[in-house]
Amino acid sequence: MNLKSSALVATMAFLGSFMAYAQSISYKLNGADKADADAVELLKKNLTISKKGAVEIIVGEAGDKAVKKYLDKIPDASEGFYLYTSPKKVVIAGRDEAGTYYGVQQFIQMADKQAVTETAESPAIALRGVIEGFYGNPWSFDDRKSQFDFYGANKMNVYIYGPKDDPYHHSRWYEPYPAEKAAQMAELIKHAAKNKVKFTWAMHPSNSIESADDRRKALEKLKQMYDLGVRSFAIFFDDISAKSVDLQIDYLNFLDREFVKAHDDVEPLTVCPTIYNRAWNSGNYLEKMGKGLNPDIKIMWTGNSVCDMIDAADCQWFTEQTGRKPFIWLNYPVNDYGQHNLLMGPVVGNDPAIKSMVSAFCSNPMQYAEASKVALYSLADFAWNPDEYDADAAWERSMEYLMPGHTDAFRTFCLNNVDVAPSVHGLRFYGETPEFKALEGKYPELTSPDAIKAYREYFDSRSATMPELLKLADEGNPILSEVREWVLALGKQAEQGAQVAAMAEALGANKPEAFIGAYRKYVEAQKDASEIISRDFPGSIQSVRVQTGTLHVAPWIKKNVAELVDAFKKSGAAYPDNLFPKQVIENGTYYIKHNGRLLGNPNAGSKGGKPLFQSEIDDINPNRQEWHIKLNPNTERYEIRNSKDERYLNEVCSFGVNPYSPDWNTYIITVNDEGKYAIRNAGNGGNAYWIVEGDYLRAAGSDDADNFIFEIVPVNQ
Ligand code: LTM
Repeated sequence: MNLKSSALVATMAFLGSFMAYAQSISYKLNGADKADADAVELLKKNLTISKKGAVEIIVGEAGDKAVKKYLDKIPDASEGFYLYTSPKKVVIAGRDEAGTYYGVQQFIQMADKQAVTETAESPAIALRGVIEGFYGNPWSFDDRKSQFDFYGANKMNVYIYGPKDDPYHHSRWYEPYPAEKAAQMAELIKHAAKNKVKFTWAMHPSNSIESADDRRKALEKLKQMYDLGVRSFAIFFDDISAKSVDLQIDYLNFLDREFVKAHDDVEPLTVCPTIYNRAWNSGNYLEKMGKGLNPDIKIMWTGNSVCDMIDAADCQWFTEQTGRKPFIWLNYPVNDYGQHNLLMGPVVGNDPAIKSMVSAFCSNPMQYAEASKVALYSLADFAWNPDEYDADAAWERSMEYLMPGHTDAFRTFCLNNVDVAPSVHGLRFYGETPEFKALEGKYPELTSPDAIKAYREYFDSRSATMPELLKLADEGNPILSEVREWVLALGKQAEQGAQVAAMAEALGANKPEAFIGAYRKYVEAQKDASEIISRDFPGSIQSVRVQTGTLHVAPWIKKNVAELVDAFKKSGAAYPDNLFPKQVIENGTYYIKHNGRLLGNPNAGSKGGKPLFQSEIDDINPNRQEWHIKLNPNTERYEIRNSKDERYLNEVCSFGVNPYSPDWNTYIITVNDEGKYAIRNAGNGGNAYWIVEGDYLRAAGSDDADNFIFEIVPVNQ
């Protein structure tokens, strides 16, 4: 029997909002003496229980007398449960203890406990949860306790301890935890168990795995953790240059034999290999791991690349290599590679078909434990029932669950923190600020009064959510106090946006004083924003300059400020000399000269080809020797286009055929004391200086002293 859970899921809402209502109904328990003790405790904690309660709750797991009548309704799968609710009777019957516990969790989270509903559920993926595996400030003791409560409530059953910056996990893995930390660890392990979460402790010995001494130390450390209560272990070999796969295999099988199998109460071992994603695969590393490791050792896998969502083809490929299903280490919502941004958007891109193709599905989150719960809520939903997963609906429910009573303001906050900005992994997340994106579609130019009004209203309404969010942060709301700096940044960005609209209005109305005033306020807000730092305390492992709205809003602001300032300068209005930052070259049209010769574009309008230096002045088409040089406000580097055909120079100093891309086609221009210029590639285009060989440009210079070889002269001088 497998009744659908959607009716129930749809009625789930945050615990607090229905507690008062729930308290007004009294319940009596039947079966509590035999049922899972944690489940019973949860019922007692959240409901009014008395012998004369008006509603009977029959609770227990398969085999218990109380639920015998419902045995054939309980799913025949571990952690499954049957849940029936009605105004007079509730049945919560688990296949096992965890099943009963999850049934109780689901019941106590129901907004309308009197509704007549019936469901039978079990998880699609057996192992679901979290790897605390990021770089940065490890989570605190309280963070972790709160996480375990959250996992229990959302039916996640795995937690792997492996924060890269805990020395006792990584750099000094062999040292025992000091007494205070050890005591905390023991308490955490118990707290995890109460929430039906398997606590796995991971050790990262890097390449110290060969000598007898290394191995003795490893066994000693595992024993310390065992004595603290750990019954599940992992070994990580990620982010190292591995000496040899054979050595890793030998070490893992050694620990498996000498420690894991030597205890009858320790779970099978898990390993994170050095080659943990397909993009890095070369040679036969994975094949060897698959063949060489004891068959029950699980191997972790991040997918096609380091940060990737997972599809069926990834899993199949992995299984062909290793002969086992991947233990998914999902690098989302981790943000240690793009720490300035939070990842708070809907979780899209994991293929439901992977449900039977993985041994586990676990997420690596952010150093911000509470804020990570937005993504974890959706991931828990996906892992429990991928076929019914709806990214937007799950995300919307998480707003309600995590921020009851403040969902609109929180939604605004989250929607401004979806993207991760350019990073080493080249990933972007595209759902950010959808309303702003739509506004940009409607008003691509900030010129008409309607456009100015619409943008101003947008930014004003964003500013209006700030007091609510800040108040929550200051009152200690777990998420917003943790990411308070991003709330401030959002406010400062809204101020900048509103001033950009004011600048456009002033320019259109020919009011230089108003333009200068708005520009000054913009600069102030921008400066304030650039000084906002998160985790700025002594000893912080990762202090972070925060960024928000990086996909649409921030680039829009920069682009429009640059264009407005440019237009203002050209308007002939007077302004103080130090008002605008000095550019090496003001945006404009220039000749580019080398040893008296002019750079020209004789084949203007053709495809590809190269410009060349010419001794003669082009008096047929003078603008073939004229170049628009302009600072790109987002890369803060210059682009160079020919004035005749608007073709741009690319990083190999030719007229490419690819479209212009700021990441590839903007350059650093510097000037020396003699007024000579150097031009240098940047961004994705490498860092070579431009030199001249014969008549042509080439990007090949490496020494900056030799590369101030160009004169850049304004055309109308
Ligand atoms: O992903 C793995 C297996 N290892 C590390 C993580 O510790 C880190 O958090 C992520 C994201 O930066 N990338 C890694 O390489």
